[in-house]
Amino acid sequence: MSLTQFARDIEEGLSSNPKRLSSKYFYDAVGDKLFQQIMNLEEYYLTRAELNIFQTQKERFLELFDSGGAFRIVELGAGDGMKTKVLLKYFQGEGADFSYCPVDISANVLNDLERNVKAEIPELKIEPLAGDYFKVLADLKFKNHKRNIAFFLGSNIGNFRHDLAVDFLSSIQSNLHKGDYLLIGFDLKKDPKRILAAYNDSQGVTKAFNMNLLTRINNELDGDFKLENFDHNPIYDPLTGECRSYLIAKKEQDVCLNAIQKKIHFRQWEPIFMEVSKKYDLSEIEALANSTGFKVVENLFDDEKLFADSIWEVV
Ligand code: AVJ
Repeated sequence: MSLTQFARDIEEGLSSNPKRLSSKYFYDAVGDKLFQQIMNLEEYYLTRAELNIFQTQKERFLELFDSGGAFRIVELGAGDGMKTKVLLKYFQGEGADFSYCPVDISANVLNDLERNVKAEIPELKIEPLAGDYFKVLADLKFKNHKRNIAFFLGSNIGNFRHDLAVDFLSSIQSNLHKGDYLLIGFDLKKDPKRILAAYNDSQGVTKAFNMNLLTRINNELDGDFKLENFDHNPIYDPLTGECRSYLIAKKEQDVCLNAIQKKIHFRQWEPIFMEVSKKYDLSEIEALANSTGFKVVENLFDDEKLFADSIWEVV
């Protein structure tokens, strides 16, 4: 029997010391719903802040994007497109010459998005592309050339540790042309209490979001994790800007993953590292752009300066 990538990654992470799981596996059907709930939480300011940037600065976005000729917005990981629609509607109303290419690995997500965007903006030129980000960008690179503007929103870059962020952004850069843009969302360093509260909400939705990965492992790998034996423990380190989440074993125990015939031992109070959500300051954003073949064109902020949408140009 050949193991899935999921099985291999889970086995590898839980056999490591310290133990770790990848937050990219949070997003099964239940995880998607929980993340939707997180975005509506009072404590989770990120989504509202980025929406505020789009609502208050749509004119500026268009000035920056529309400087000569048609352009193509390529949204990496489009989701429900809720924030992007604000810009698309405005650009269309202004008669801008552009098209919209949402990219996602899930064709289902793209079908829903296309239906939903077309209902609101019937004249929009939309070309959904299912597949891996780099492959889609590489294909576009050799198509009829328009200026590409890649969108990577929502502080998704925060889930990468520094060296992986550099690799990821360098790969995006090498699949764009000189002069193309990248619009990238960064959550900014701020009062540590406010950051921690966003990942430790009072209703326990973020805890459920993390715990759901144990449930997913139980379901998909015939595991016997007992959720009541684990607690959710997020911490924020103001020095690195890393908010990190751990699930902590409350007692010594063994967990069996029957589908891969694996027994995992937990010491009492042993952590599993689940997720990093890195917060940036402006000097780090600039250094990251410069080290990956971009230059910062402009940073746009929400009214409270909680979040930045940074516009980068390929040099
Ligand atoms: C989707 C990666 C932006 O890190 O803030 C929300 C995921 N994790 N609450 C983030 C998340 C816990 C989120 N991103």
